[in-house]
Amino acid sequence: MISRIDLRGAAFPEGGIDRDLLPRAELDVEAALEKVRPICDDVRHRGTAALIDYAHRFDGVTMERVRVPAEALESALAELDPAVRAALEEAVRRARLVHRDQRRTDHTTQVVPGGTVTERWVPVDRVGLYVPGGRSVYPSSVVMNVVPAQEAGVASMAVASPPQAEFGGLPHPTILAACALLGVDEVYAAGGAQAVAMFAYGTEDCRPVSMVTGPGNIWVAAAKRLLKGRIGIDAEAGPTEIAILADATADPVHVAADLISQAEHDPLAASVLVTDSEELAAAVEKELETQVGATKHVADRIGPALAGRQSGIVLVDGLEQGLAVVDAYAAEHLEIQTEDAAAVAARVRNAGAIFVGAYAPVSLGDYAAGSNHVLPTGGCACHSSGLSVQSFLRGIHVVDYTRDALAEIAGHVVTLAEAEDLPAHGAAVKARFDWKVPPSK
Ligand code: HSO
Ligand code: ZN
Repeated sequence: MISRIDLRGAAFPEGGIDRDLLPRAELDVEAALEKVRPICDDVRHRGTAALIDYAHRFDGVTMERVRVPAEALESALAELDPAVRAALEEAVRRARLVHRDQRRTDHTTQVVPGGTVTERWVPVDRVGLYVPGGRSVYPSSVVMNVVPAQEAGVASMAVASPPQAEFGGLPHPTILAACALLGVDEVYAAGGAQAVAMFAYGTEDCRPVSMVTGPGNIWVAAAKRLLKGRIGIDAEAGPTEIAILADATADPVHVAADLISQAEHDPLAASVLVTDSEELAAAVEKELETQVGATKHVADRIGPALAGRQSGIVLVDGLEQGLAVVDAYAAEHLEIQTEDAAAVAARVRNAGAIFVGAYAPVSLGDYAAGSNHVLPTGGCACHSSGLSVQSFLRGIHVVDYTRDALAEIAGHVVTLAEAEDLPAHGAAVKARFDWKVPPSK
């Protein structure tokens, strides 16, 4: 069911191992760009009318308005299963604790007497948060997007989620309930590339936003890539991934259950075990056979995800090679199930989030650890972070120099300007000193 990649005895070069040796799904966002371009242009020009047409074409929904009425949000919350509500409330409470601690304070550096640079953290004014629908109805993703934006101090936010035919053209009721629970009252029944275009360009109903975050399918990813620049985006979210670095001390029952848990999202989801233990590999293979049979989404998602070329059991010679493999892979989620897991985790350089030891499964982080589950996929963890308060903040440098402080550095500024053949830059300084560069003190 799951393939093996045997890297035992392979050379591990100094600069890291070749990423092509490792299993990974290929997602051709570039090809999708040409398909989403006309859709985005259409929303730009025809606004709400275009969104209504696309809801009909892509979601099979006939609707008259895109903005979700306040009563629909209120009734969704009133009808939410109390157990789900209690679980969501606790997830929100924990996420707030963690994200509140991520707030930044302004910091002033005294560069010279009379010369300061302050880094001032300012939240983005207005953001659009995309919450997928269809196969994936994740109220937890509402929490993971809204909480960091709120804790960052974003003043205005809107949520978009695809219209669902079975709910009268509204987004899924648990999505609406989660929005209402978090106090988000601006929600749109819009999905796919057209929702991202609505946020970027604005429509009669929806004011344009400065930034769009949240996971989505390939069309959402393509629209984000296309409109990036006009809007800020978080990391493009591809199919979910779990990598587990485990040694002979790991429990194969846990390892198999965790590999299956993320395969449950998508036939393209990736489940990768990296281990130096042949015994563990064999036990996990056996366990997978047993456990997969008992799961709900085996035929459409878990089976194909585990069998796909993006998943596999990678055998290595030891912990050092294991660390090299997980660093090269840069997984969205990385579990460490080894002896002295915390010390091993501390050595990892590339991962979206790290889950340490036997009692921190990825599912905990998906819902209620307090951490965020919107994380970089597809190897992007080697350069990007998951969603956080920081994602919604801009650091503005505020430069404040007195006359004396400018005079002190004026000579160097003029010299550098001339070295770059930009004499007008130097002149802007000299003009303040009657066109003479003051002698340096
Ligand atoms: N594992 C997904 C998030 C999620 N899981 C939502 C369950 N619901 C990507 O991090
Ligand atoms: Zn998940």
